[in-house]
Amino acid sequence: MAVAVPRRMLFIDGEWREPVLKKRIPVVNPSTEELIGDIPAATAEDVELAVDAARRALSRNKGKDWARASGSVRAGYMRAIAARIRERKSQFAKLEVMDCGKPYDEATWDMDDVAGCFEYYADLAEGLDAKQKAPISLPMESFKSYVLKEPIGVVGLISPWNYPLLMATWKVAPALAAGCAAILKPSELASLTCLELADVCREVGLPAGVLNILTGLGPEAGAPLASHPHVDKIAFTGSNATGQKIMASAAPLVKPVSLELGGKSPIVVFQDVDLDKAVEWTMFGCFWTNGQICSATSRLLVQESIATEFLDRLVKWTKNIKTSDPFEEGCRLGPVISRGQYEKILKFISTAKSEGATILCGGDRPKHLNKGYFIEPTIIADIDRTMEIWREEVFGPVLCIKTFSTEEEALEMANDSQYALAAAVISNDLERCERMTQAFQAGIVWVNCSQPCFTQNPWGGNKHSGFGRELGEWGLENYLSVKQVTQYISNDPW
Ligand code: TXE
Repeated sequence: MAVAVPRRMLFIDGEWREPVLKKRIPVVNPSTEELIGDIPAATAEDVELAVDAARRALSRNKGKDWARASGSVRAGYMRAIAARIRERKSQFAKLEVMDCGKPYDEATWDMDDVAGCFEYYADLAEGLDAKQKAPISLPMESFKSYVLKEPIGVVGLISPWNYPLLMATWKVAPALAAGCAAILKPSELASLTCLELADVCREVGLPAGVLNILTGLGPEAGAPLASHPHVDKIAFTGSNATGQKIMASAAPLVKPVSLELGGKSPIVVFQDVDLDKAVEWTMFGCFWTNGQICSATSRLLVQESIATEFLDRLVKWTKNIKTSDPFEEGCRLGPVISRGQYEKILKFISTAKSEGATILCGGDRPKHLNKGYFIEPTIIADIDRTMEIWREEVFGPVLCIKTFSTEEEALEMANDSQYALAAAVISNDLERCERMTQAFQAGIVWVNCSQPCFTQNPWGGNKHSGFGRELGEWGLENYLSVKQVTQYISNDPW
């Protein structure tokens, strides 16, 4: 199933460019631990060139630049990008699997979502034209006011490795729709599909400098982008620690940032549920994408009265999750992204054990796989709320469980977290679901499900999970600046 890994350069000003310092980063397939290629490593020198190209894309051609092109012109390019990605879907999906280890099926669905996201924002780009100069009703007749929505300018987009192309697209598509020029810095751990996106942009003739793609290390390429005085906004998805650094570097420039950081989201299962359905959603909520989802519902709160029966089924089914090479038919769990993440996750598990937690299943490398960064789907019980495994984001296939007796107790435990990204409730009592929905501290609430994600809906969290919302019309607003225009229209002197 594997495909050839193209040897790419940086994509700056519509052209492939060798990085100024000519450095490259090795690419390792997490399923085989084999070296499969390398990617260019941008540094501050390349960031300079990309920022310059992006600024020129917004200022050339005396009024015919990207920012002032009509929304329907921008939409045309975005639909062409979507169409090319659909045509090359299988190549893109295979590269994604080889780069980040997610099951092949999941990677192909991601590519559909990528194309769908470009198409969705193409529609919104067209809609923007009609929304310009919307009048505002004023209490004085001698004035009239309206609002112009303008692109923020040059934006820096820093993305993670768990959904490499999709997370990048959640930023690139609304930024282009708004009329911004962008510099994308994907994660050094999975950049291959983002470099293919550059190839697609070249193929469809996207005007030079509108989207620049710089692969490279966080401190060498991401940091100079975040702190660049001519980058007008930064959108970031990644760890809390890096999010804080980005905020700090943006502060002296008063640069707007949007941050989508980690989570430790709860799923609350009440006694009145259909057990099989609840078990399925619980597994999906934590083990999808090899457990590497910011919104993973990795803290299970199950009502005491059904806990024994529920956990029996959950453990039995979890042991049956097919963990294998992600290209194998029926694979549901591949490796985690890197040796670093693999060791970090195993350390989380061993610390939990040493603190007295019980491993109900998993907890180690699967015996049948002796290569690759595979970790068995793991369920951990006998947890104290102060334990690291209960409080910190593991970002791997690890589910922690606690029981509760009352709704109030469940809610108190669910909200007792530094994070507030997502929360799920599973119950047949819809009034109870409504009460939980209102009381959950989270930017995303799932009722009788966990993880479904639609491009139309806002995505993001509160507290240490960050701020700002991606996707939907909220995602577009991230890249627009609002200009109010007020005109004196009376002939009388003021
Ligand atoms: O993240 P980083 P890592 C969480 C998850 C995971 C942990 C570490 O808990 O275990 O983060 O992952 C760029 N200035 N999430 O180390 O470093 C980096 O190159 C500017 C949650 O991979 O935050 C990459 O492009 N940029 C998450 C991006 O930041 C910098 C998804 C994310 O990498 C930088 C991924 C710097 N100083 C990890 N340092 C989610 N919210 O979905 C790094 N980067």
